[in-house]
Amino acid sequence: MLEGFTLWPEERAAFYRQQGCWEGYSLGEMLRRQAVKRPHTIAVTAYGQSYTYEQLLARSEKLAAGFQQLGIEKEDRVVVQLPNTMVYVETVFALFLLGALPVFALPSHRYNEISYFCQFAEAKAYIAPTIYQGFDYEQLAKQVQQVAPTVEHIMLAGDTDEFTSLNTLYREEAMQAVEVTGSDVAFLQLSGGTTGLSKLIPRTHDEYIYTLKRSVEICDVTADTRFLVVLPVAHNYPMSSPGILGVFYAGGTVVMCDTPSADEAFPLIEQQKITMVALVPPVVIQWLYAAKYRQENLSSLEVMLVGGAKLSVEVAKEVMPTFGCTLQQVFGMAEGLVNYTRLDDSEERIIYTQGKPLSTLDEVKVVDEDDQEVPVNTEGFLLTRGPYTIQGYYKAPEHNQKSFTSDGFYRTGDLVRVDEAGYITVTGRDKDQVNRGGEKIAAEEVENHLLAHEAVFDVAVVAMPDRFLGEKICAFIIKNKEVDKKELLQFLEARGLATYKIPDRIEWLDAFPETALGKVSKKELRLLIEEKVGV
Ligand code: OOB
Repeated sequence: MLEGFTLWPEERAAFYRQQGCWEGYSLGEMLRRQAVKRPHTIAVTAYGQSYTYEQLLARSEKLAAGFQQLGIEKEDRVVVQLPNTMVYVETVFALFLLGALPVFALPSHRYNEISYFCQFAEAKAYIAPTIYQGFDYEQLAKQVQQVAPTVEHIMLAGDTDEFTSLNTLYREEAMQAVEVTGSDVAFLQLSGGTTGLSKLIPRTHDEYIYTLKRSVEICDVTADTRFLVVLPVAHNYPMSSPGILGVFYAGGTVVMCDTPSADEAFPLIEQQKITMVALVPPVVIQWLYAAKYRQENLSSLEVMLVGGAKLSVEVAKEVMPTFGCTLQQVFGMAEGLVNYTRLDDSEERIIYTQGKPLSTLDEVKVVDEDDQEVPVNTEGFLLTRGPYTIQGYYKAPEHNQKSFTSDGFYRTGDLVRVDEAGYITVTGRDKDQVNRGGEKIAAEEVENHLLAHEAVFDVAVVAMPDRFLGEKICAFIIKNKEVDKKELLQFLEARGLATYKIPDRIEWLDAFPETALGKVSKKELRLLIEEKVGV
């Protein structure tokens, strides 16, 4: 078993197996089964190119054979940073077939993140585009190579003189079979992060396939589903809730699009007769606006999933009348627990709650400061444990002490209320994080980068309300010499911080408000900026 992975206690693992949650097969095997069951159904369409299940499997196996020739083996970590393209799907399935572990980086990550993932995961390979959205990943790869000695192979999707082009790796000769079982770790997902560096989340084939199975049932994904993916597919949500993997599990068709912009997505919905989409709240706001002036026929849409950040009631109310489809709220986390409103729930529940857990075996507790359970309908901290919620972050024993209770409940850091029927309403957050339209940013990470600037004496990063994104990043700074905002922002960019983590606003202060215990009061800072922006 992968070193640095926290196992489930024996009896709970046996229980989940006995309950039929964990079935023992891998994601690679899932694709193999579909290729036999429905060889000629289109699995993926991306930018004019389509593959059936049989073709997708064949392409993934050829690529797996190429990876194998390079020496990529079971349990090797491979940082994958690809946009929503066909090659993304082939790459991750090739790695699943080998039992190698993709580390799911986002295209928006830069030197700061990629070098850390490669180093921390001791990655053997790094896979990226050559150039994408004006950014030169080949250049980034050169920088990463300098600091990550374990990275033996850099493979790029496109032509490259310096590194290996993915195109050259598809082999005609068969890959050698690798035994991958359900209890093996399938990949490392990224946590939203609450500390300086984001944690890696090991998920096994068994438990991930279980979330696919339940998500497919709850979201009514079938072989007739045509799912449009517009969010970066490396995120847990568009990957598995029900996401592209859920659609593959059900034998439906995925249509890839690498932007959520209505200008691209609406024509695709019309042409491809899309039945299902998964969005974050700011995209819903954009689409509601676009629907007023765009002419496309969107009547094929049956379900619009919305999650990743809190959907406001006002926006939720507009979805069904505007798009004529069912709204399905989803509140999940890469660490595990996923909640959905059900398609046949009352409109009231769909609009006001974030749903209930996908499994009756999910254990949900709402507790106070002393870990004591609070009565129903009372706000508290959400703790959870169940058949697909991790038991620990990858190689992070100290952090795990804080993030999990002694009996294995994950401390989500979310503040919630749960009603008599088990439906959850997210009321707030007790983690030092900004949720910028679904992208999570650890305040401490941004603070550490700012502190590295000589003019910054002290800094506190907090969420500031934003009508569109829900939250944006505000950095309060005490400076010890003259510096302007532009210089600080350029400094962060030069350090290779992903753009979405760069503060939207900088505020200067002479001193920070303090709590009774003499710590910086982020609560007061949040109030201060709330008053200023007046949202
Ligand atoms: C999803 O996963 P992550 O890991 O990027 O972020 C998890 C956190 C949750 O702990 C919560 O703070 C927030 O994102 N969140 C929501 C929410 N969905 C996620 N807060 C309020 N309302 C919602 N509907 O974001 C994720 C993973 C799987 C499915 C859906 C979302």
